[in-house]
Amino acid sequence: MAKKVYFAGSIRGGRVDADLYRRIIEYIQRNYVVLTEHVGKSNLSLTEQGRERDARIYDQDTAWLRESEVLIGECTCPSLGVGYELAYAEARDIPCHIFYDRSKTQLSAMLTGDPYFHIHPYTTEDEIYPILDEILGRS
Ligand code: 6K6
Repeated sequence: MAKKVYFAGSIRGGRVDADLYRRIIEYIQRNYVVLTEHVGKSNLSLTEQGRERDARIYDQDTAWLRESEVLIGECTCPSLGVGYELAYAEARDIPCHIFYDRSKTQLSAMLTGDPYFHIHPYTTEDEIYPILDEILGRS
């Protein structure tokens, strides 16, 4: 069965990189299952949904996290939700790979300082795809 990938990217933290998320998700989907395809969609509702609806999002996303075999996070745009997902995955021994554009941001020390995380700084998008091939081919 195809490997299940949890792709994490900013939603309420900001959608400046939404097109990049979509391209990465489409690339992964050529060979693997992305559980969180919605992260790359345009026209997402960014507004708070109320505690009950947000609780359904939380329950679904944490269930997908527990089901996933690897987490791929694009962290150039800082997001509290992505930070939470990374810590949640680490607590469950799910391998985590973090990508960020080093010319646009500096990653939190709470990520770069944690040896559990595999960190992949890049300067151009085309550097991402061969690294994904390597990660997903082996993890
Ligand atoms: C409906 C359709 C698409 O999005 C929605 C509603 N919002 C969310 N749905 C699913 N997952 C979400 C939603 N909001 C945040 N997340 C999860 O948190 C995603 O898995 C992202 O990786 C991460 C983003 O967190 P914020 O803090 O930037 O929103």
